[in-house]
Amino acid sequence: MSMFCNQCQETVGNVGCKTVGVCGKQADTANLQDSLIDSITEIAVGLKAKKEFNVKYYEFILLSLFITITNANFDDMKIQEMIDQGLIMKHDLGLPSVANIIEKSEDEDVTSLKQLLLYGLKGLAAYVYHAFVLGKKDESIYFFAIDALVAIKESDSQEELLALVLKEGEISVAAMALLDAANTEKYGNPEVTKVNLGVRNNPGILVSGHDLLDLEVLLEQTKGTGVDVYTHSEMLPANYYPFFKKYDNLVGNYGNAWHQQNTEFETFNGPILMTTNCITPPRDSYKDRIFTTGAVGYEGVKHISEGKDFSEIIELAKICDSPQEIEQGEIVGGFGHHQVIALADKVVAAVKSGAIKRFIVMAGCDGRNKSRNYFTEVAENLPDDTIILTAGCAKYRYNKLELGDIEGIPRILDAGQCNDSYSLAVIALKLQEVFELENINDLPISFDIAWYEQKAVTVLLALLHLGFKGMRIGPTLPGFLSLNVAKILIDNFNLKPIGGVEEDIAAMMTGN
Ligand code: SF4
Ligand code: SF3
Repeated sequence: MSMFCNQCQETVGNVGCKTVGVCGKQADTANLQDSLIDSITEIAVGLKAKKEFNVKYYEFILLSLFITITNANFDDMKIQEMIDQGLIMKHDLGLPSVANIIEKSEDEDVTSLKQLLLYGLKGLAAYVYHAFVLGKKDESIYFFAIDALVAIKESDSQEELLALVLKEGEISVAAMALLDAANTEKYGNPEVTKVNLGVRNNPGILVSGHDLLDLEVLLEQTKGTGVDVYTHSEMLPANYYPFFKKYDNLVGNYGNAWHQQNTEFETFNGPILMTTNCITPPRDSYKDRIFTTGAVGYEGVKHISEGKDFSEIIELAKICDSPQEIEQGEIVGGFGHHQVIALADKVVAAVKSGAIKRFIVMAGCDGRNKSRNYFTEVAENLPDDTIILTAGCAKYRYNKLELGDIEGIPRILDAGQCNDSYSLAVIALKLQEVFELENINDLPISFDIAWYEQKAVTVLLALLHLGFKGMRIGPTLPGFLSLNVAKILIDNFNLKPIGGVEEDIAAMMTGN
């Protein structure tokens, strides 16, 4: 059985996983995921002629894309179920039920553009799905997704595909704004918060992933049970929202980024709830106490589906040992756009006085690759008059360093999850307005982005759309970029791969 997947940064040789994924994805699963994507491209062809928004297809397309992102769903039965659902939809749309396998283009640039478009769309779908479960929809995203999927199936035109990739940047900004509105209208604006890293003696449940609604439901169900709840990885920013502070049993954050889950889930001792990516193949030591819900799934792991009745997890927590402490202390976060703009006078004064020389945006994903130490070393070696703006799980490479503050402003400002990179863009746009600059690139801001999975592709396209130039990305350029497509991004946006720590810091400090 063979497969081909090149959608994440850890793909074999920066070319493709061909027998099994570095992430643990088996060939059967990869091929089922490909079939599901083929199926939604066909459904999109059927929907293209229909000009009206249809929520059933909106949800199906979003979820199909979401469950195929890296480290989200390894459950063949679930993916097959989605393919079967797609068959019924195709029948309803009068489309042939036999799958029409997408002809792979002979042109490597066309293939590369299609992959860039698809992977950006997957990340976008994940964000839009989170907004959807919180009651927010956007018809323009639906129509864009249909156009993009049809082009992925049928187009051989580099111009058309490139135009769609750039348009995807614009739609990605709208998608992140939609999720920002969904989160903040429901949970309030993130505010400066000290998050506890230690543990208590009660039994606990660890919640990982990005889905705030799942956390809310779990907190409601654990009220008064004596069971504590801890966030993990991308769930850490939940602690910054006023809404979640009312739960006394939300104790703080346990552990680090996704790739350390094997050891951290072991020492946590209690049940773990994965609400989205990133799940890695569970070890036997905790396989019987890890649960999935929503878009995430893993064969052999109990999935809590509709209804979100978490009582089994709560009952299990009660008979498990309390978590083993792995660290102590606190970290500070909650610097979303609303909070930073509230501090704007202070920030602007510090820039004008020269106390803050530069902002370095170090958002994105973390991953296993040792070369990601680069991001820790950059954070450690940046001059004391720089502020790091971060979002996403990339922050775990440096968010526990003691970097101090500048006139009371912490040197690491964490806006939240990867989708909250939107906040960093809003902050930059606000600074551009305050300093009355015509060109956003005249701001003292540099970008040093870490990427791993497809949401980072979405964020990158959004930042390109907003006009940011000269961004660095690493630890490698995406393997799915052909030489020519990479050249387009380099020539038009001055996108660059990361280099050495010292040379990159020196270049960023001079605006290069
Ligand atoms: Fe390989 Fe990444 Fe695809 Fe997993 S998601 S199979 S590691 S390219
Ligand atoms: Fe992390 Fe998976 Fe991307 Fe949301 S949890 S940033 S990698």
